[in-house]
Amino acid sequence: MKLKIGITCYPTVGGSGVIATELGKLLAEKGHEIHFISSSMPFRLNKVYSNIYYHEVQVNQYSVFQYPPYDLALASKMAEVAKREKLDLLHVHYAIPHAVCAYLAKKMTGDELKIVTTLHGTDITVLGYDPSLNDMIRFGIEGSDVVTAVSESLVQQTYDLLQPRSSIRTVYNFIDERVYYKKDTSDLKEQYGILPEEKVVIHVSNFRKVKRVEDVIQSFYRIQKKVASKLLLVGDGPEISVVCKLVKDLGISDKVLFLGKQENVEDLLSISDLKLLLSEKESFGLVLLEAMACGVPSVGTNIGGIPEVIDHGVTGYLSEVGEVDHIAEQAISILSDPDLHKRFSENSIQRVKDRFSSRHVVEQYEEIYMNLIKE
Ligand code: GMT
Repeated sequence: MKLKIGITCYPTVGGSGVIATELGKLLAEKGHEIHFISSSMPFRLNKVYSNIYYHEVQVNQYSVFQYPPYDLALASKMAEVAKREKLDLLHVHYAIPHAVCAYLAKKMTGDELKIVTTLHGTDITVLGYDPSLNDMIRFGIEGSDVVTAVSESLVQQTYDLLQPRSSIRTVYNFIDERVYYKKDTSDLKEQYGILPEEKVVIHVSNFRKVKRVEDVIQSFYRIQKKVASKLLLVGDGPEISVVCKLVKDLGISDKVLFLGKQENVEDLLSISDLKLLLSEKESFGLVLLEAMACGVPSVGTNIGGIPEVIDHGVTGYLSEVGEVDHIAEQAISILSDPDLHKRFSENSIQRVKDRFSSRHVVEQYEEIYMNLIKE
């Protein structure tokens, strides 16, 4: 049975936008009709698909409104598209505001429209701690027909924090295996001026405070004293200037490459030997999965969903938040032992295949949709 599915996400760079867009693309490849409804074109939607449509939410700025009413514009666009295109369901990513907007659209279209909401983390781990938003997030969750979260840890945290009456099911994130695999990009290493014998450590994030990029720098400072290496910093965000200053103060400017936002991260991962993700909050850590698929072992913090992605002692290591000496020790042990590195690298690729394959995850979402439609 082919379904007509509306998808709403934050379309800008970010794991949730990536997952929503890749899911839409894979569902379209399986013959479903996909309607993206968002404020701008999701950034990964970079080619024409015959059964993918994009509906832009326009927010008019009338002088009576102090703030442009984006949420209401989104809800009415969802209702308009659902009615006109006879959508079976809306799959929204983030409870706030998307699940609440979807609920409004459902009510506007006669209550038939089904809502699937996927929680990605920031809505719970950040907004969930704001008492003024708690009831609204719970309302969005309870107003959805099915709620999923991207890790067991996020499911538990949502129950603990908000006590919703709905049950929440874990559906892990995935990567497109056709994009993320180890490529031969050794010339890239040369182009960046990295010597063949130098190891490459990589960090990819949006440089928000929760990512603790300063810990990445402090860890790398210790690593480069023992192992000839370079650090690639990929991404941009509010903490970038603090990080730049720390790199300068530690005297390692010649060893740290600030690459800013990059489109083809898989090419950079293919020249990398180790991935660091040292966040204090992370419901999943999609960037870890991308690294693992390219055969890059990781050291990550023992918080949120990270322990569900990194298999400690098998694909990399876990360390407590802020323990930069221990993190550096673990990194050095991986970088200086070729056998251990090879084993972690092969295990990482295997773990992605076993637990996070796109085929398996897309089938789980399809099963959720089908069961809902049958109700
Ligand atoms: O981490 C961010 O700042 C971005 C945020 C997003 O909306 O993409 O990431 C969240 O969703 C990703 C996809 O499910 C997860 O991989 C990230 O762990 C999660 N971030 C947090 O929980 C802080």
